[in-house]
Amino acid sequence: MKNGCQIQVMKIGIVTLFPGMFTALSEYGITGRAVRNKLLQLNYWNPRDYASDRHRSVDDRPYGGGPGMVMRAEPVSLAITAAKSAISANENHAAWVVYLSPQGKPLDQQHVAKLVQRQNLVLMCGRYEGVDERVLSSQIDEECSLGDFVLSGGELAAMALLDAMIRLLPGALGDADSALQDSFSNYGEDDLKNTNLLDHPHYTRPESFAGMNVPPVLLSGDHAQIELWRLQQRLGITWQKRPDLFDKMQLTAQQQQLLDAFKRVNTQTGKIDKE
Ligand code: 9WO
Repeated sequence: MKNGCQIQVMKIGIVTLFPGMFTALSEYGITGRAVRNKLLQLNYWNPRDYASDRHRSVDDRPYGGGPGMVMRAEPVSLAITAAKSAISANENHAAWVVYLSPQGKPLDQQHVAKLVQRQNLVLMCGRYEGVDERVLSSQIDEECSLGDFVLSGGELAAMALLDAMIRLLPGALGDADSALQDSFSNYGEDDLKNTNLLDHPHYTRPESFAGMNVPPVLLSGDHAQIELWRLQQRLGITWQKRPDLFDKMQLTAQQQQLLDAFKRVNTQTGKIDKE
C-alpha cells in the first residue's frame, strides 16, 4: 500500500442528500485511484436519515414567504453532528466544517492547500434555496465559493474542492504526474512563481496539424531553452488573460525581459476569445 508510511489518512465527512453523485469523484481517474488506495476516507451523512417525522422531510417552506424550499434545521444539524463525531472519535481536534455556497469566500489554490493541512473536514452540501440560517451560524466554520454563479446544490462544488485537495495529497498523482505536483508544492504566501501563473500551451504529435505547426523550440531538444519558452508563455498568457493575477506579481529582471519579448512578438492577436 502506497500510504504505508503515512501517519494519518485524511478523513472527510460529506453531508448531502445525494451521496450517489460522489461516485463521479470516487470511481474515476486520479481521485478514484486515491480513494481506492485509501489516501483519504470519504463518509456520507444524509440528512434524510436524520429526519424524524413520518415523511422524513428534509425541506420546508421559507418563513416570510417566497418561492422554493429551505433545508430544515434539525436533520441537517444532526447529520453534521454525526459527521463530526465520527471523524473526531479518536482524534484530538474537531473536524473543520465547510459550507459550499456562492456567499462564501472565493477559493484559490493557496486556500485549497490550507484546507488539505486540516486533515479532518466536513463538507456541507446545501440544496433547494439554502439551509436554515441557524444551522449555518452555529455549526459552520467556513463558507467557501468556487465563483460567482449558482448551482442546483453544493455537491458539484464540494466535488471540485475535493478534487483539488486530493491532487495535493502525497502519492495521489502517479509517478508520471508527480513532477507536475512538484511545481505546485511551493504554494507559500509569496511564491507567485508557480501557482499564480497560468499554464503554458501544450502540444503532442503530429508536428503539423491543420496547417499549424508545433513551436520549433519544443522540437529542439534544448531543455534550458524549452523551460525559458514555457516560462515566457506563462508570463505572457497571464498578462494577456488575467490582468488581475498579473498585477499582484513581482517580476524578476529575467521575467520582465521574457515578458517584454513576448509582448513584442504577440501584437494583440487575441487568438482564443472570439466573442
Ligand atoms: C437558489 C435559488 C432559487 C431562487 C431564488 C434564489 C435562489 N438561491 C438559490 C441558491 O443559492 N441555492 C443554493 C444551492 C443553496 C446552497 C447550495 N446551492 C449552491 C451552492 N448553489 N451554488 C452553490 C455554489 C457553491 C460554491 N461555489 C459556487 C456555487
